[in-house]
Amino acid sequence: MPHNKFVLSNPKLAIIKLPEQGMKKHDFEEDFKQYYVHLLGRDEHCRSPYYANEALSQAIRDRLMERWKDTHHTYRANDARKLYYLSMEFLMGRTLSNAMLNLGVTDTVTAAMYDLGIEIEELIASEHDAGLGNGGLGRLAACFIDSCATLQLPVVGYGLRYEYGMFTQTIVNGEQVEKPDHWLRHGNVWEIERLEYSHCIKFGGHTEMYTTEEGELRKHWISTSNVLAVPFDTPIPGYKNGTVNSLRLWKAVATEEFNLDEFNAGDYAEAVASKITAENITMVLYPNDANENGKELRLKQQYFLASASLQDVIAHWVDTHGKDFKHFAEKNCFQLNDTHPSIAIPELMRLLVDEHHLSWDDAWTITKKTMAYTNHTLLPEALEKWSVNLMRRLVPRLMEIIFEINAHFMEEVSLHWPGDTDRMRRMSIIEEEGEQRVRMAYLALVGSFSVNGVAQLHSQLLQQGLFRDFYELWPYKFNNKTNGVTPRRWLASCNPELAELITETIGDGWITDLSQLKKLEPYAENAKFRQRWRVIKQAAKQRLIDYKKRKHPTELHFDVNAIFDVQVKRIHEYKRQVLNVLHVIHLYNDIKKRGAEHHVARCVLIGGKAAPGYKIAKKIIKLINNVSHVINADPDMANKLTLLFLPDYRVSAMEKICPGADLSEQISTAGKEASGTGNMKLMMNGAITIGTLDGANIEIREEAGDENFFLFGLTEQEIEERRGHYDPLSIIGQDQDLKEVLHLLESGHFNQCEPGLFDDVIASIKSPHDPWMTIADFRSYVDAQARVEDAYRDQDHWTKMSIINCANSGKFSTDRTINEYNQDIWKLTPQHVKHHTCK
Ligand code: 26W
Repeated sequence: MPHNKFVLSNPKLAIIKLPEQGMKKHDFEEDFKQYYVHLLGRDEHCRSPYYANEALSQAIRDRLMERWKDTHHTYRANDARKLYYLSMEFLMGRTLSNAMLNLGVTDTVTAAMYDLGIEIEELIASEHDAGLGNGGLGRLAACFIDSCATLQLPVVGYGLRYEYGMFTQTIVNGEQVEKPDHWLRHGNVWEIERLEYSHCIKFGGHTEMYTTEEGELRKHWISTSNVLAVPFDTPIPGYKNGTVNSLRLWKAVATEEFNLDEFNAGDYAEAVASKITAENITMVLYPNDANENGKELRLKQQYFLASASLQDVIAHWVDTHGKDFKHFAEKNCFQLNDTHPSIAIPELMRLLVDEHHLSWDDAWTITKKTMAYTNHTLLPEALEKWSVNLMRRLVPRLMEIIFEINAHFMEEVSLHWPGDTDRMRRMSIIEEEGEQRVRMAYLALVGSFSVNGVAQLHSQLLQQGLFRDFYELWPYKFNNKTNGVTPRRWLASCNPELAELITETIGDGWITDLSQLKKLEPYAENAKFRQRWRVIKQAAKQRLIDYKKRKHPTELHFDVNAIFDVQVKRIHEYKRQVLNVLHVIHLYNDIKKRGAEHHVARCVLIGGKAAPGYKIAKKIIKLINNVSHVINADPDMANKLTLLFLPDYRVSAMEKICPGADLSEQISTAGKEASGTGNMKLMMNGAITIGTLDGANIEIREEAGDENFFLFGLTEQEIEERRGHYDPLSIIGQDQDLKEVLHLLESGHFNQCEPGLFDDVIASIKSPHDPWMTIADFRSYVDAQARVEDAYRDQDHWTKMSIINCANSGKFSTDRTINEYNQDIWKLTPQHVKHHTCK
């Protein structure tokens, strides 16, 4: 039931009944033509695939609508317990092909379009990626909601509808140049605006005590500037099961009564200007993936998301259950995707205490029973800490509540460890050193009943390191949920040829039960099967090249027999793209000196965006491009060694890349990558990993077997032991290959017209304080790469390894991850949605 003025006085709409929508080829053709001609006003002369995409998307969306409504009604009728996934990022990518797959109409629609003379691939490719996320964390949220719908769980995703998503990366003279991503410019057929569910969000002002008529003391938050949160819903279909869940994204809109005084006083321009300030809140996604920079607008975004989503849930609660919150915690649960939405904890307290008049203790009991927190990083620079002064100014009531939460918490700590003032200082939600700041991770720990890391090693390090004190206090809160990826997008949809071979061999049960891929393992011994596997991989490699050439024309020749060696992810020092480059330079040097016959042909592909303010990461992009330029222009390297930077890495690019990868580079410093998920996509598509014992690599190796994984590098423990007496210069002195690589770099071989350009990168890896210890792992990495070459020489052997990797990737389905979240944390009951046309 809508809960504001958009309520009809005499609703008769309940009687609306529509005929069933056809699912046959003819039905799609007819609907497509209707939309193309009547809605969009296009005819046979229109050349742009964009409108064909839109017409088809409308036809598909129509089929989701009834199922969406049925799902909603089922949840409501069963009064189902629900989970709200709160995330500042949802990196959805394209929607159309995924919607067709999950509706089970891909083949029918492809045939329908073919009959109309339309190549469906072209039409799919004309859809703009929804890039509302930075990388791993945002894409994980997208994979999660796919799995939730497929597992028929009542889950709503709550996020922000950024007008501008992740920037588009172009490369100019080897350097990253960012272009704004105005993804909504041509509209978005997949979203539905629901003005009737808008909420008002407060900022600024101050708080005051007042006494109620019953004589109770209360706080209110007044003289605020208000911004309207307007929801836009996107349907999230489960795989062939009739469930359609919602992703609800909030847009900031100036309130109607906005600055009426200024209007009336004739300050027209000022009034319009402040309207823009309000609407700026959801204008742009912050493109930082690991650096907390304390920007005011970012805090506004976080509070806007938390408050709008909580108000939405509470309004629905009051609508369906009245004002009694006794059973609220039994029916509602929130999963916080990192600390970004963790201001939801004090906000829920505010709503319950100030607006719904619960006692502090009752409200705190509810809050602690409904909030669960996922940590995605151990890097200290990524931990959010908001200035107390900033919070006092922007959200004064919230700051008071945080202080009160902390006071109660400090009491608990002093009861547990009497007299241990050092521990109190360490554990306080308020950091007192320097400017007072709120440690958002500690707030999340204190206010949640569950805290999880995203891979075994990561969760273990949280308990032993970053959150040790909290683990000692509340060991039962801590758990691990190893990440996954959705096999629908990351195998069935992006690699249809391989998917077909798999289905032909073991049936199609793997699509919703990925552990069934295990049945492929015996086929690794079957020569005919291996041959087919190899042909499919070669074709995918060719398509990857074609894609690259289409996007960025080049004269280069590519050999599909070369190893396709892939590292795609955000550019960050801890991910060590530089280590990859050092190896490429080593190969180049070796081929120059000893000839090419010692090596297997290799095509090294590196892609990823750097945060615009992260100088050294941008320099690393320049380094990759310069090295690429020298190598690719050298006739001695022809057909043997190629290095390519893939510009504008994003979801739709990965859909082309992972089917064509042979070797997956997962080479972060041990202990630094929380999990990684690109590693899983590549494994699922038959790439073999070269990697450190970091994040989920450890579990990938466990599943694939040691002999099907190229391991190298120091362990997390060894890394920590080495710190303090790390001496890269002596390592260089003892390693002839490394010496020569560094000599090439330092002599300016790759920056002949740009002297000194890479000095900062070189200095950082040569420093005894290099946190990422790149030099320490060079020898072991180069040796592992030599083992890669040996393995690749035996194509039959390599193909076996490839099949075995895919066959053992079942654990890395988000269906498994989500089942674990549900069993241990959410405890939702799957809801079977009945739909008339649903099989
Ligand atoms: C405050 C700015 C900021 C923004 C985003 C800090 C940190 C982040 C994220 C934590 C970055 C991120 O995407 N982390 C990645 O999350 C993935 C999903 O769990 C993991 O697989 C990656 O290892 C982790 O780096």
